[in-house]
Amino acid sequence: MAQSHVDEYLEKAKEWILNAGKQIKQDMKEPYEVETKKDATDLVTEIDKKTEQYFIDQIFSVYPDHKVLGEEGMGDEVHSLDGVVWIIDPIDGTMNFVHQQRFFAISIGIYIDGIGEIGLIYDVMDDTLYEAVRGRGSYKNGERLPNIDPHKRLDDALVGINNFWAIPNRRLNEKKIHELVRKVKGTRSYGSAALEFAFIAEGIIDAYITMRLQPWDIAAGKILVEEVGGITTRVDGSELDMMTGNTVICSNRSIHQSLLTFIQQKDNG
Ligand code: 2AM
Ligand code: CA
Ligand code: CA
Ligand code: CA
Repeated sequence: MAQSHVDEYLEKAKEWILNAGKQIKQDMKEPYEVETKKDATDLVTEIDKKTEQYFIDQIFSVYPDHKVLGEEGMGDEVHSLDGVVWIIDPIDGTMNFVHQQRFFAISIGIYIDGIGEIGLIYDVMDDTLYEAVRGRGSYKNGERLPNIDPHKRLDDALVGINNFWAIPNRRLNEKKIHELVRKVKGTRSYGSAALEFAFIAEGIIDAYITMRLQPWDIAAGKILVEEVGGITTRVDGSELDMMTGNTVICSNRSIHQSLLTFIQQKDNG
């Protein structure tokens, strides 16, 4: 992929993500509709949909041959990652958006023939833009982020974990989760997967583990973390698939290995 194309996509994506953030800030001052999706904890607002539609309109007006995979399904039915695919979460952390009016982000990953080239995560209320281009490092508000500490160990780690600790799942039983919580230095739960990735890239948390994320939750974050020396896989160590749901472990390589080993071990007792 010619560098000039990447630069151009990056410029456009930045312009649109900042515009979208501005619009969200304005729209959220007025009453807006909130609906539930799968269950009462799974929210979507008219602002999520409007924002996704904004990106789709912008992208197709300039790049009619690109594809858009968005959480609210207003883009294409994407069946392959061939060509240029924009993977977009218009509001990541909708529960935070509705209940806290902060701690939500817009996430855009641009994949070209299946390879993550550009990742943008915009913390709207904090007005903080995280950006990464494959091979060129990660940046926070224009400042290069240093590589994350490769020697940090699991017992010294702040680990982002979500509500899977209370929800039965096949991979981690309750005992195992208790064991993990005792093993690490501390746990955090921010309510926005995109921000958890951004915080790992920034080095303010050290790992993130969760049992169900969709491509738009991880597309940008994976690139941001890779560009500072981290790694993101499924909890069995396999590659993430940007076409489907994934379990996720993200951290430096040493903690990643510890978490894989920990998950594979039978629980102690
Ligand atoms: P969302 O706000 O875009 O839906 C909350 O812990 C994080 O998990 C958020 O990033 C949220 O994204 C995501 N999330 C919430 N409910 C989810 C669900 N049912 N399936 C997948 N991801 C979900
Ligand atoms: Ca959602
Ligand atoms: Ca999301
Ligand atoms: Ca969302």
